[in-house]
Amino acid sequence: MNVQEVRKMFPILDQQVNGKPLVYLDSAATSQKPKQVIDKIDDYYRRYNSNVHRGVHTLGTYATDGYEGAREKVRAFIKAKSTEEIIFTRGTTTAINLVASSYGRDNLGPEDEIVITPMEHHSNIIPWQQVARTTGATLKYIPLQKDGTIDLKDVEETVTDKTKIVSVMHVSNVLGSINPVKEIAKVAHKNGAVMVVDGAQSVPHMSVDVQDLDCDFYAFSSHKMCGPTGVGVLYGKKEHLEKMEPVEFGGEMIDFVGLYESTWKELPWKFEGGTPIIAGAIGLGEAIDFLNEIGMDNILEHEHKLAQYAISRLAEIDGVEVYGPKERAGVVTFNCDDVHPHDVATVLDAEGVAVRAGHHCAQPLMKWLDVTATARASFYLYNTEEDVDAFVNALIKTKEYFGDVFG
Ligand code: 7TS
Repeated sequence: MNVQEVRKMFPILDQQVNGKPLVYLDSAATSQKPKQVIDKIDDYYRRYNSNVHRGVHTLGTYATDGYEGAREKVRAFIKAKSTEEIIFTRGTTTAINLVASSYGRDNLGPEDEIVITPMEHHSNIIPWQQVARTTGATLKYIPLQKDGTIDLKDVEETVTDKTKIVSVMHVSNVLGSINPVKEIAKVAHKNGAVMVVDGAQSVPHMSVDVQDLDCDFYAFSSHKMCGPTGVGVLYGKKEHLEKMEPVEFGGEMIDFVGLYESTWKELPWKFEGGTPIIAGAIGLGEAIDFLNEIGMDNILEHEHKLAQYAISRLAEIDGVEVYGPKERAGVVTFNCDDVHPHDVATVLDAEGVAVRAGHHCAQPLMKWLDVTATARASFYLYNTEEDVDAFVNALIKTKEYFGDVFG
């Protein structure tokens, strides 16, 4: 993988911010988009914008082919059995909420348990808190090891025959840790529970095979994987989706509508009420083509190297604490002694370096780390060692700026 050539495919990266070349290290929040994805969406609106699944006119047929073709690309990308198992949603949050609102509310009662971890993103915590509230089920947490990893022994101890749902993130957006979701799914299944995986930070960065993982549901967002915002995916095993009730009702998702009763379309359309996210799905399909051309294994290896390089360079600066395990994906979360992460991010921004600061939608994890917030640099396929150097040099300037408060 020639990263300089990859960079050239991302028009946004070729600019100055605050008089300095842009160093974009916030891809865990949202990734940048290659020209071919931007062009694909532009082409849809210019040439064949039309509604889908209705009527026979030519543009409508092109739009339907584009939309359903994107579904097939998603299926192949995550190696699902059938396109019936691929539901387009607004993103990871909507996908997890769909499982919680439909499967969760219909299958849980006061005797049952939901098991998650303290490292989850809020969008994999609050939907389960709501299910627990409305069904009377108990929400339980798998404890974390000191370095933020999950020990399977703790999974075995927390998941019981009362557990109906286990929901865990594949890759942490804060620690960068890669969780053993395949092994956790085995424990869930042994106890009769379903396994939900939050794949927001994994699908963009590594090859994912939902059948090999044997998860029951898998959620991810297009905007973190070079695709547009406003679209994401819920994968679900057909055997579950078939039995589940839709959560949104109206046009598109119906078969027959009477005055008092209606029936639903077959999978996957019964979960896609209203005019679907046509341009978004077509853009996501193009992003998948792009990622396949680069190769997911190359992307993972590239980010892994950058993260290791960043960690080794950060170790050169006194007073910088990096959170999370040594083995990780391309996320490096850190704090600088007494300097608030928002101040760190502000000084870095003045140097053209974009990082995120805050709680990263993971307040329980912040509490577990015993901090109120952190700064985070996250890498993607277009980042280089020079980006890491620019980031570390800017951090050294931050240290100088804050003088003896820091270090
Ligand atoms: N799950 C994980 C693990 C995430 O990292 C995010 C977004 C979501 C779910 C929600 O995705 P959405 O597309 O539905 O919003 N994470 C981040 C982040 O780390 N910084 O900004 C957004």
